[in-house]
Amino acid sequence: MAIRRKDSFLWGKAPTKPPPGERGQGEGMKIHKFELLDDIQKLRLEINHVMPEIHSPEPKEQKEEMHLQTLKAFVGLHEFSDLNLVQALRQFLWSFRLPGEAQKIDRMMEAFATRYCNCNPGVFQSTDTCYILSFSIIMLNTSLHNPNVKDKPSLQRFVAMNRGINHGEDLPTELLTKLYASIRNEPFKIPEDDGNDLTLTFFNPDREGWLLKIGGRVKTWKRRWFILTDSCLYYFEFTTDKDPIGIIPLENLCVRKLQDTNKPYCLELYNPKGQKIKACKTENKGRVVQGKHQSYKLSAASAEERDAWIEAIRASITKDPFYDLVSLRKRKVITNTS
Ligand code: 4IP
Repeated sequence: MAIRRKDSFLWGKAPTKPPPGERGQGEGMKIHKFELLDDIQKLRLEINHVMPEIHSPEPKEQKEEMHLQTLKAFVGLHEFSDLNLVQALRQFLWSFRLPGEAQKIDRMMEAFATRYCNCNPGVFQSTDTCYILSFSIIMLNTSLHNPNVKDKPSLQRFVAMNRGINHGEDLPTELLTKLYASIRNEPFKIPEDDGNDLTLTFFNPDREGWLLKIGGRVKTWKRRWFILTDSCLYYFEFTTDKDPIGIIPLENLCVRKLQDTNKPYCLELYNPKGQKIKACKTENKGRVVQGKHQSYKLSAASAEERDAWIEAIRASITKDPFYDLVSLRKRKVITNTS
């Protein structure tokens, strides 16, 4: 009886017992038997349907594992032996359309790095090194070939960016020089079907221009040339200066408009937890010290400029999901060895 009720509920069917006296008892039994057989058949189908789930208590994990195996098999189809990292990346990035989600890109790049290291043992100390350098190369590609990026990194800066990533050691300069030249001479070609170009997906909207900045302790306003790139704000005395006076990493910071009685069109960079901002600056004598700002107050030349800075800084803080992925690994390979 319990089975019938369940079945009727499951299949949306009312019990159909013949009214007494309308049919003979034998006929009634027969109908009842057919109904029961029918119910049994339906239950059997239902059980067959749910059986796989009963036998695999974690179907989600299994599905994920299957996806990883598929990814591994796909990456395994690539032959990277004796290719340098740029050549391998060219081949790899051309072979599919990279998804937009950071987590998926992370997986693809992880699989790529593993495959590259398997094909070329001894080039890097670990997959992490290969992974970090791959991201660094993709960033370089963006900086060198995206017309929105005004501050083109030199070979020296590229080498400096990758210091210590081979488990505390530097990669050979000849290798980095070769990779840099390859990207400079020819950008990556990426299949696009919706204009969602990797070079634009990856990195921050950059901005540069003059702003006034007030000192941390001594409250003097100074005109400084600001460059927003790689989730950092750099400021210089002159546009042509190679070394910035100060660097403000934007991680964990917020930006807002500010009314100031002395200067118009102000914006403020602040730590929402109320802590002092972690930044560094170079003193007159060339010594690098920590910044002393509780918040950075800046003044733009117009309301439009102030708003454009706020927008660009916000986008830079929130839109770079790769920053965390890469810096996490960088920290890992550098601290593991030091
Ligand atoms: C300085 O004032 C400048 O405003 C500095 O800006 C500023 O450092 C100093 O802040 C402030 O004392 P004087 O030049 O009048 O001495 P800049 O380095 O751009 O020249 P920040 O940290 O803003 O760069 P404190 O906190 O170091 O005093």
